[in-house]
Amino acid sequence: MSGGDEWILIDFWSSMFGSRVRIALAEKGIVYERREEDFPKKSRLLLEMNPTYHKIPVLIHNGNPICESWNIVQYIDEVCCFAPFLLPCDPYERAQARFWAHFIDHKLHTASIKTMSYKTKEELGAAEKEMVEHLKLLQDELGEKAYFGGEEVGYLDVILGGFCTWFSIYQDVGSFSILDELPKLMAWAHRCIERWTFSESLPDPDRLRNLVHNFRRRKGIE
Ligand code: GS8
Repeated sequence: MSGGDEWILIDFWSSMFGSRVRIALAEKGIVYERREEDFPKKSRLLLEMNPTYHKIPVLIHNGNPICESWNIVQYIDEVCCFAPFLLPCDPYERAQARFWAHFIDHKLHTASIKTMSYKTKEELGAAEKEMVEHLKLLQDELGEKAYFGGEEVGYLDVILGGFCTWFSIYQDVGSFSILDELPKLMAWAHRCIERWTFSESLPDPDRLRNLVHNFRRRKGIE
């Protein structure tokens, strides 16, 4: 990487996946241009740069598009081969970090969608139970560490960090108190949000709350 590199991020403000990339770029101190999508419309740039999925985020580095947030964050860490290093050096620890990132995208994200789109009390109860179970596993993985990366922010902090603002939304839309059930994980989230790299990368909570309520109203479930 050189000082003259060009970084463009195709993004959408509320996205937990986009937030990850913003956090990683901020942690590495990379200046980039942000191109905001106007969903449900999709820009020609997005369609061209992510012809497979047509989804944000896409990071364009010197004209080369990189897709999928988990992949983009790894790319940023590899190209910007200077501190803070996000992925651990140790191959086993790297494998573990990638394992939990996969868990977050496949298990936690699915439960999160269910929590946002429930129709009945029963559906909400089941979704919340699932969500808390998944988050408890992540809390166990965090253990007594300040961050998943240890003393410093690491890959998993960035990957789960995209969800930080969403935690308060789950409480608002649902009926449960994540805070009571997951004190260590919530303390971790607060620690992350205190960093400017996270706070400037995460969506505004009130704007996000409105988005979720509008989504539920549009779907006729609120
Ligand atoms: C998910 C990206 C995604 O869902 C990743 O980058 O990690 N696995 C991918 N992006 C959404 C916005 S966030 O909810 C998106 O682009 N949606 C537009 C669409 O599906 O039409």
